[in-house]
Amino acid sequence: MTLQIAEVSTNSKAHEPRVCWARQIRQTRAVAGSIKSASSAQPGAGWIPFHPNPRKPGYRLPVGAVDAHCHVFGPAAEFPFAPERKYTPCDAGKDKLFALRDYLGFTRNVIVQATCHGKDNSAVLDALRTAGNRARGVADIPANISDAELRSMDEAGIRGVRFNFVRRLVDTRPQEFYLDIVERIKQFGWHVVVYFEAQDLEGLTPFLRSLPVTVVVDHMGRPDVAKGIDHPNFRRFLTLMEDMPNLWSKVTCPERLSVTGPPYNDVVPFCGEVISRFPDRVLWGTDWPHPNMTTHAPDDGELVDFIPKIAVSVTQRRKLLIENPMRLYWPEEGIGQ
Ligand code: 0GY
Repeated sequence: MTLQIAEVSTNSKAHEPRVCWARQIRQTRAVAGSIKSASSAQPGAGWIPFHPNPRKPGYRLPVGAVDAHCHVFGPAAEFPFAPERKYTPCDAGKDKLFALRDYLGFTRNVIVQATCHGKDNSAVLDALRTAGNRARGVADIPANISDAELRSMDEAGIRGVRFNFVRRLVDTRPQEFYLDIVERIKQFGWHVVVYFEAQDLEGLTPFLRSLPVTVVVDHMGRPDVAKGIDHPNFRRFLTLMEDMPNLWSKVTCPERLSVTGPPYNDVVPFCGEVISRFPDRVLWGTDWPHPNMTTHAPDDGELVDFIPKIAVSVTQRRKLLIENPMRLYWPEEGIGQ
């Protein structure tokens, strides 16, 4: 396969090294080839790898923009996938993530533990330690984790835990399991990220209302876009946002929610509604490397170009991309307070 080589520089920090996204991918592929025998993990059948050559976005991200939802997968030879995982992805390590960050023009990342790594957060912690102040993380932890381990995670940059209720991804647990974890993380001021599908919100609502910390919902609770923004499931989500001042939403994953496909215009009204009503409680992220896509590998440059369609004013975009993620993940910097 021929990859286009484009010498690009980050548009967020002119003094940082120039990064060639495509070249990094080629180099990583060569390395991956040489260590193939050491890695037992082959992507699952039909696995769609991330886009090898995303376009340069037309929308220029503001300096300080945060990609607040992305993952790292492996590399499996170094960070093996969990035995209990429901899917086996391709390798997508920290070097590629940081190259993409610079190529698209983001300043920072929030790296979310993916279910394929189970409760072993080593790959995320390693990425956080490499990125220093340019990344924060969200972990998946058991309730019996030691205080020392929690403290070490906090020092590395973990600021939240993720509760995943999507049945194709995890075996869910009784509510006490999650409440015990919340008891453990409260002392660190961490928040909870929840991932569920629209039809499960009604059942989860009492649990969500009981949480005494900030709660961030992945991908707007995965509305069924074909049903339109007036469907009771999406209205239920908006009502809960209205009722719970501690509830935030990621306005992410048009590529997952869209029925019509790129450029994902059918998802615009959903994100637009959430942003216009709750501008101080929304986050945006690429979701790179896009686990479990069934139709196509989204072009991350095209995803960035989606942002001005959903956050239509400079003020909305500043809150979405800088002030909100900074308040949640880097409160010590005082931005957006
Ligand atoms: C996402 C979505 C998915 C997977 C995971 O942790 C994960 O495995 O988050 C999905 O398959 O919908 O947010 O990245």
